[in-house]
Amino acid sequence: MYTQALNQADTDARPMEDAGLAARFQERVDAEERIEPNDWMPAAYRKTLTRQISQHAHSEIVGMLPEGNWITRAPSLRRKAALLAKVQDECGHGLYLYAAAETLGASREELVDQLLEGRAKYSSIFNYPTLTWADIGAVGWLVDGAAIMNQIPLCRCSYGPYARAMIRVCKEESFHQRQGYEIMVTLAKGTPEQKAMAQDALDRWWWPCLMMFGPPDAASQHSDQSTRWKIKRFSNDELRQKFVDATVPQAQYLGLTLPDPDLAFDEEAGHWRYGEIDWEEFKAVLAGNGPCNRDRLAARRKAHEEGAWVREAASAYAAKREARAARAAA
Ligand code: BYC
Repeated sequence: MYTQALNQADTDARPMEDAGLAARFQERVDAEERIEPNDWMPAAYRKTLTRQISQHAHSEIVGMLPEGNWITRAPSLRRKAALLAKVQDECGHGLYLYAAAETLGASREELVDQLLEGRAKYSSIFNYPTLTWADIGAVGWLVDGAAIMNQIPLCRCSYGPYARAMIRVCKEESFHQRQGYEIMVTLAKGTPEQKAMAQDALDRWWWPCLMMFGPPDAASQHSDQSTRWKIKRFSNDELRQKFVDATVPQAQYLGLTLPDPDLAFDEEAGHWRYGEIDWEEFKAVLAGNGPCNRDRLAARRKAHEEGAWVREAASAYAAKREARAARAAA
């Protein structure tokens, strides 16, 4: 509503870019200089960042739904307060990220429309249901753990506004990961029923979490270019491996079993080797056929419709303030 003027025509339709400018841009990136909104940048760099940042923003916003589902049923006041704060944090992350995307010339309205019309991706992980309270532990521990692994390198991304937004996001995700792990510790050390609930949640979330890192390197269409532009610092498979290596000892401490019969420590390489990921399931979720895709979009559309009056009131208030300021200046 505030930023329609920001929307740009498809940047691919621009005339050929100056080779000198492109070379200078790459030199700056190679020298670890930050690219800022008013700096010259290749159209394709702008486009890929807008794609990634907006998908990331949508993920934060849709990511509120599986956890929001448990706010009313959290088992104590302390758990409820922590979960409420976590879900609010995710909303804040979405807002910083939409703001970062706006610095590239994309309006928030257009980005939100893309999500609501099913034209934009968001993380596959949020299309799985949170069936029990243990899922809130597993999501915090594993989903936020995976998010941190992926997002810490993004604090060094070449695009300034995205890199700076990630610093605060990572700090908050770190708190989220700890609150999730603490829930898992409580359940795993609790009654046999609680431990079984924690194991069941781990069984269901483990493989979808490994898919969060994206397709295997050989199938990752954007990785090479994003690495040259220093948007990506590690490949999808490298980050996935770091996550597995960090998480296996945490599962061992809990006394829970990761649902992978092929999981084994490779002494020579110093890594935990894991079994085959079901990439067909990943593709099905991305194609809109995961367990909750339809519910998630329906919930977002309903929230958007029901929030129309807030947007109208905010616009009316902004217009009133502007008119008042203009009168005062006259
Ligand atoms: N789900 O060439 P690739 C969070 C898409 S928020 C869906 O490797 P790229 C949290 C990819 O977009 C979690 N789509 O792509 C929030 C591309 O499709 P398009 C979100 C996926 O960009 C609340 C195609 O597959 N985190 O953690 O080089 C509570 C080919 O992939 C997925 C971010 O967004 C997926 N899992 O690398 C708790 C972080 N994976 O665009 C936690 C920022 C891949 O060509 N994003 N695709 O249609 C990134 O770091 C990168 O975009 C990715 C993918 C590593 C995800």
